[in-house]
Parts: sequence; C-alpha cells; structure tokens
Amino acid sequence: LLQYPPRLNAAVELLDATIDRYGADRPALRTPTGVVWTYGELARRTNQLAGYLTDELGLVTGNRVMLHAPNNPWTVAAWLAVLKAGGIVVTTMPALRARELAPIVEKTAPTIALVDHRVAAAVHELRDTSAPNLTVLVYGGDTADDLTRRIAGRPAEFTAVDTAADDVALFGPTSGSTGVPKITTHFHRDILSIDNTFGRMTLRLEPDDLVSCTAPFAFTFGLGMLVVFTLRAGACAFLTETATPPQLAELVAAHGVTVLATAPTAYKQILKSGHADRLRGLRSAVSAGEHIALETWREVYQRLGLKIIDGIGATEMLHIFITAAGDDIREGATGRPVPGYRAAILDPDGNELGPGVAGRLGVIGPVGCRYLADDRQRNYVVNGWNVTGDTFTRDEDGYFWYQARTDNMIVSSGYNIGGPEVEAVLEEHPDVVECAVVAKPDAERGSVVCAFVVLRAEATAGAAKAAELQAFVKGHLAPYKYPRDVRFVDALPRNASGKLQHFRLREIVGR
Ligand code: 3SK
Repeated sequence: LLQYPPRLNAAVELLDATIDRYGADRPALRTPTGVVWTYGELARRTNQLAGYLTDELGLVTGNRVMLHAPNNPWTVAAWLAVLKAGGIVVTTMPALRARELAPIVEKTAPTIALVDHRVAAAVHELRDTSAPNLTVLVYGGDTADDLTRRIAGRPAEFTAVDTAADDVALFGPTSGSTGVPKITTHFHRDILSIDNTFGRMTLRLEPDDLVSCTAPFAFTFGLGMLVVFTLRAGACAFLTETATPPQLAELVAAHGVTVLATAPTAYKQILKSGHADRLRGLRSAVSAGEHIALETWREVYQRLGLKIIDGIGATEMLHIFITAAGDDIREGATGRPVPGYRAAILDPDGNELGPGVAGRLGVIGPVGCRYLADDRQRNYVVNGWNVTGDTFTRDEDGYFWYQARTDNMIVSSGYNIGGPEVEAVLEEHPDVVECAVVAKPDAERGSVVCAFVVLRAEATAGAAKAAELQAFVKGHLAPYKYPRDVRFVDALPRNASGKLQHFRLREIVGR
C-alpha cells in the first residue's frame, strides 16, 4: 500500500490517472455560484498554466511558487500546475498580510507568486517592501493582464516533469507557538500516502461524492479533503470561499453535498442555529482542527444518525493520523491510529508511557516532520517520534484521549494562532505599554484570543479603546487572529526575575 515507484508526480496521479480511470467528463470542481469544471477542463487549464510557467517564466524543477488565494477552481489548477511543472508549491493562508508573508517568503524563496486578485494587495506590498525579485501573477479580476487570459490560447497538453517520489512538492507553513512560522516539507509520495491511509482506509470517498471542506488549501486539512482525496477518488469538490456555519448548512442542502469536513465549532453552531436538518443529505462528516466535544458528536448522531469521523492531524504529518470512525468509536476518545501510523504517549525524553498516564502524543507514519532549516526540528522529532503539541492518554485498548495543548498555541475555531505574534502587534500600538495574550476557553470556538493590556497613563481604557486595538490587530494580521477579549490591567504578572507569567493569566480566564 505504501510502496511507491521511484519516479512519481503527484499531480499526474491525482488528475491524469483519475481521467484514465473515470473519463474526462465528470465534474471535478463546483462552486456555490454555479461554476462547474469537469476533469477535462481542470486538466486543460492545469496544463496551460504549467506550460506558461515553464515556457514563459522559465520555471525549472525545484523552483518554488507561492500560492496566495482562497479556495477556488483556479487555485486548484495552480496547485496542480506547479507540481506538474516540477515546482514546489508554497501555500499561504489567504488572510495573511504582507508582514506575515515576509518570513515565509524569506525562508522558502519563491521566484513566482500566483495570486487571486482579491488578496493581491498583500503580495504587491510584500514584493515592494521585501521581495523585489518575486514575479507576481494575478488571476481573476477581469483585467487585461489577468493570468487566466494570458494562458487561454496555450496548448491543452503538457508533459509533466518526471519527478522523483521523494522530490519536494509542498512547503506548508505552520504558525509556530512563538509566532515565527515553521515550514514543513512534503514529498510527492507524501501526498499520495495521506490518501492511501486516511483517505482510503477511513474516509472512503465514492466517485459520486460532492465534498465540501471549510479549511483553506493552505491548511493541509483542506488540501487533503478537497484536492487529494477528492480528485484521487474521481469525486467532485464543492469550493466555498467564506460561509458562516448556518450558510454552510444551507449550501450543503441546496447543492447536495454528500461529505462535509469542518471544525467542531461549525458543527456546534449549525446545531445551535437550528440548521441541523440541512445536513440530512450527508453521507459522511469529518471533524478536525481541534477536539470535538462529546455533546456535539452525540447531538449530530442523535439528530441525523451520522457518526462524525473525528480526527487529529498536523501540518507536520500532512493530514490525520488518529481517527474515530464507523464502528470503531469509543465515545469521547479521539480514536486509534489510522492504518499505516503508530502512536504512543511519551515522557519528555521520548520514552513510551503506559496506559492511563498523560504525556505528549508521539506519532510515526509514512509522513514525518521535516522543517526547512529550523532548529525546532529537534523539539518535534524526539527518539524517532513526531511529537505533536498535544497532551493525551492512551487506554488499555489503544484508544487515545485528548487532554490539552502542551505548548501555548491558541487554537480557535480550528485556526492555530501564536500568542506572541498578536502580542508583538499590540505592542506596536502607541497607547500600549505592554501586553500578554492567552487562550480563553470559549463554548463556540474552543478558545479565543484574550489580551491583557497595560496602557500608557494618558490613554483611556474602555470599550472604545478595546475596539480600536482589535481593529489595529486586524489591520496588521490575518483578521482571525484578533483578540476577541481585551482586558485592561495596571500591570502584568511577573516572577521574581521579571519573567512574564502567562499561566497566571490563564488561571484568570479559566484555563
Ligand atoms: O489540526 C488538525 O487536526 C489537522 C488535521 C488534518 C490536517 C492537518 C491538521 C493540522
């Protein structure tokens, strides 16, 4: 199952091999606005773009291409085209601003950026301030130099580069708990291996499935669900860019979505807003990004007879490695390792602990952590285990039970937010003397960002100042990182040597 030929191009396996198996006329991509691309149309646009990158821009094997775009059909074509052309895709969250893109670009050194017109301002600012040699190509927006027009007349065929199975295909940035992004590295074979494990052993998509996932492609949960598993199965991806959970439920019903993948908070909000019935047509539902509460899982099961597939994954491991699905469910447990993976509870030295003892979750599988030029590799890979940032226990029967995050990453609605990054921006505000950011438990979102702020004496604390600080953060960082709770204090708690004590603030907010 996990043996791959030495030469392998993942895009060929996902697209051309699927066309060989199921034909070119089946729908591959759909959007809520009625756009439908068949597999043949996706292949044509992918090939035209790959040809353009190679012939016009001189892209050669191993060159890096940044993608900055929401989930839409052209973004899928761009992702596949870069792989076919032998390049390495650098995925970025579409909400990121220039200052958040800069460290990613510095490390991954892309020569080209393929950018959706609606988020192009951040990339233009990035090029003008810190990446002067970046060639920025914008698609959409109906302008004369729109990339989609430039490639329209190009040949519909392209001979994919014969990459090695372990040539790098993807640089996936992940926000470190310190706010400095880490760049995970994934090979062509890794992309297929997540399908051969979670995709085929647990999810089991059918060619007639219509698959929706709210995660952006830059979060590998979304990439796996909408591109890798869907295309390899000959199914169709339903690409929503933004939708509130109730809107998502309406779209699921209106368009006949059969498989939904989203974060636990979305299921919770769909239930709460009275939209559960709109999910009746689902054959399967997946929850990842954070731990799903037992009450949410149970309510979906009781109301819809649907057993949500719960999963935990990591960008470092590319996708889900522990899951609870079908009949192999112990209520409240995250589940057991996906076939192909091993998991254990570890002490700080990487030694295995026995049942019932809490420790750090370690995983070994076909994909492993390979940070690009980053000392934090030492912390992630210990004694051969990939050590995630989560504390778990394992029971006698091998089910894993989530306890807490080990590091100070804030996980809010499935998004990972590094507290220090938010602190750094707040401290740039002229009225902020110092601040500290922690995760506050939240019934809807799991956690929210809570900022404790010391203002300069002349500034006035209150709702208006809180709103001003929130807007300030949204103006400088991806808006999902803003502090939903801002508290003004006279001083921050520090130990005798002056070190800030975040744990005392966590106690205040109830963590
Ligand atoms: O956060 C997760 O659980 C996850 C799931 C799938 C793929 C990637 C990640 C980070």
